[in-house]
Amino acid sequence: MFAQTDTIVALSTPPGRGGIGVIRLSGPDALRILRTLVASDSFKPSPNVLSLKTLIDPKSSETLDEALVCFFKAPHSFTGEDVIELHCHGSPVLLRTIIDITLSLDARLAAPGEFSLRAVSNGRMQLTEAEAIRDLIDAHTEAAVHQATRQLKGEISRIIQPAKEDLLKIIVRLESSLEFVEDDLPALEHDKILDSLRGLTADLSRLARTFRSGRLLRDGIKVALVGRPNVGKSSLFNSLLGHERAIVTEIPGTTRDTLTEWIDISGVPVRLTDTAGIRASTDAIESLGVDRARREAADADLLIVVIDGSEPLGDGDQVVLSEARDARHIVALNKCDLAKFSEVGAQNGRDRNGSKIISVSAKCLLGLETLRAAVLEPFKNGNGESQGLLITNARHHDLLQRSVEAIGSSLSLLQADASEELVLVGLHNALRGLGEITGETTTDEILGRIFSTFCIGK
Ligand SMILES: Nc1nc2c(ncn2[C@@H]2O[C@H](COP(=O)(O)OP(=O)(O)O)[C@@H](O)[C@H]2O)c(=O)[nH]1
Ligand SMILES: [Mg+2]
Repeated sequence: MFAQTDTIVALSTPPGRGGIGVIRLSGPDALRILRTLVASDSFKPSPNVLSLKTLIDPKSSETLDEALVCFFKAPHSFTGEDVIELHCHGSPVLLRTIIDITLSLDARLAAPGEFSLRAVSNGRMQLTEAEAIRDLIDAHTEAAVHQATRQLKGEISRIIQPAKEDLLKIIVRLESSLEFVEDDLPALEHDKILDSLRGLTADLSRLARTFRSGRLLRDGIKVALVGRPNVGKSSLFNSLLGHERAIVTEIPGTTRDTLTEWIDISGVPVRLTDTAGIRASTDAIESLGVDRARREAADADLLIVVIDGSEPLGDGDQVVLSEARDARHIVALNKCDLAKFSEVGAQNGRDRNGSKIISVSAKCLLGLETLRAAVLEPFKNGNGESQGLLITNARHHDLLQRSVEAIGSSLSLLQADASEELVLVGLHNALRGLGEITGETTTDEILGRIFSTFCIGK
């Protein structure tokens, strides 16, 4: 397992200047390091109580800061080990100095997610809960925060735990009938087990299916605005964003770099990118911008092809439309506030590729609600669940699906009156899969990989 005999340290607040900056230490030397910092070997902090202390540089005896310090005594701490928090003033230079001093006192810098990893290893929380904290921190919308909070409260385990217990009961029953060969499974019990397995697959599949909506909440949708210069991409970007982020002018070729911002559409985080207008340009900087626009377009989940509806459809628009043909896209026919506006080439609101066309005015804020709804439409899954618990994590989804498949194969074997030994293989696999979701049966290698996606200090 990971070495836990050492004491780790990290800045737990974001880097940069602020009112306060919190340094966290966890491990057997945490209290000793605190005593050195407050220059008092006899300092006995009451657990969970903040005290105002002067922090001293042990080498020079100079005062470093006035800080609120707190001691959390093992095992009643976030990590389950002795934890110290130093609430210092939020100067990056000061915080760096204090961290360096703790390093000289034999702490070591924490790896990403190492505090959470220790919490899971020490049984302070389940893996799904640690993952929920990361998702909560990373959430881009209120709806995503809400889902992460539900997961943090242990809702996933509350669904999975009973499933695991049911599975275990069945496994025990089948193993015992294996042991006493003459004690063949009575027909009645055989049917009961079949029923339970059917129920289990239905419940777990239902949970797995929520991933289609859940992943949108967590990862969001990448949307890029593309089009020839001057059609109003930057104006539309600003209107969707609700403030003047991109420069808008009547001069074609104004936007040269890509600009990206997160917006919230009905709770779904959307990463919206404004790009340089696509055209052949002799200007070196603009050409680089056009390359970037194409790369951004290739990476997007959805393109909004912007067309100026107040002008006839030109070759420049055709180039963009044909480039977008094979990608998921919708068309925003912009400048519908102008008298010259006409719905060029639109048939029943669809273009030649069958993609939706929506008339908008970035300037007068017309049609934006319809446009927003059209952005989400291709990603909706019909039954529009947003109420219940959603699976938001690809790892959970994968394990759920594998468990469902494993139970399914055992179910078919049992129906075909195969030997208990064969039936048990799938059930054991399913049990292991479910245990991996909550962390009980997760290997160290996988744990390491999961926690490396956490931020430092978490
Ligand atoms: N009338 C009208 N003008 C618009 C609209 N959207 C953009 N424009 C104008 O079109 C010009 C180009 O806009 P801009 O957003 O820079 O286009 P981009 O090059 O595609 O990013 C500017 O003069 C805008 O004010 C609109 O909906 N209606
Ligand atoms: Mg622009």
